[in-house]
Amino acid sequence: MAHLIKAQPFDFQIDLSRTALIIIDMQRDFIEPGGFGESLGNDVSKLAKAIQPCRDLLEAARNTGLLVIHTKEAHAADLSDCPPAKRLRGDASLRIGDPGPMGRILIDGEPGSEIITELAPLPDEVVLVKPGKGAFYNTSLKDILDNKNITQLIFAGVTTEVCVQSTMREANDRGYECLLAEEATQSYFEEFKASTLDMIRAQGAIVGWTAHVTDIVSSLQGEV
Ligand code: TIU
Repeated sequence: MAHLIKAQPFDFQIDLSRTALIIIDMQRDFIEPGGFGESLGNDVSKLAKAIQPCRDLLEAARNTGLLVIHTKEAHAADLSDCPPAKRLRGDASLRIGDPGPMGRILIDGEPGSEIITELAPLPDEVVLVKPGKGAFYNTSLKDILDNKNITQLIFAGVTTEVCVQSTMREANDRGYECLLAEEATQSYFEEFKASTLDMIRAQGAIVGWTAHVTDIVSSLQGEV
């Protein structure tokens, strides 16, 4: 059934039977102290604002029966999927694979790689481990979406200009219509978040649409 969601740069016509919610990398390594995000010099408390809006979206998506996909940026324990160029970049205090207070940094299966408890996946939801910033790179995401006839994607998660934007651009090039939930995404840099939203919806939705979480939730609930 088609619904209209109030969005920018113009309303988003959503077909709930062909829509998935993708929550990007709401994992301890980015949101809690002692993980990858902090090791890069970031103030991780800035991401907390996205948690409740993500919960609201997740609850609405579950009630509506949407396909829900949670992603995690994480690498294999032997680092075989982590290019040295990624591991050695910059002057991080802890590098990918180093032991930290939440286990080895950005390694799948370590406590830091877990999705935060507020957004814990249900057993029937997809948890996609991705080695890159974009969720299509070296993952089965396209197959998962194709097998469910998904053509529209609602995005939430962190960080707006890195993994969320990379994934939206990958999805847009693959023919998906992408809607970013504004309050449910966050960056360590407020100005980067604002610019990313502008870039996405510029030029007649060149990458996709943005909408407020309240407008998405009311549309999912059939209130508009
Ligand atoms: N550093 C930063 O802003 N983000 C990442 O490294 N990964 C994700 O955005 N998930």
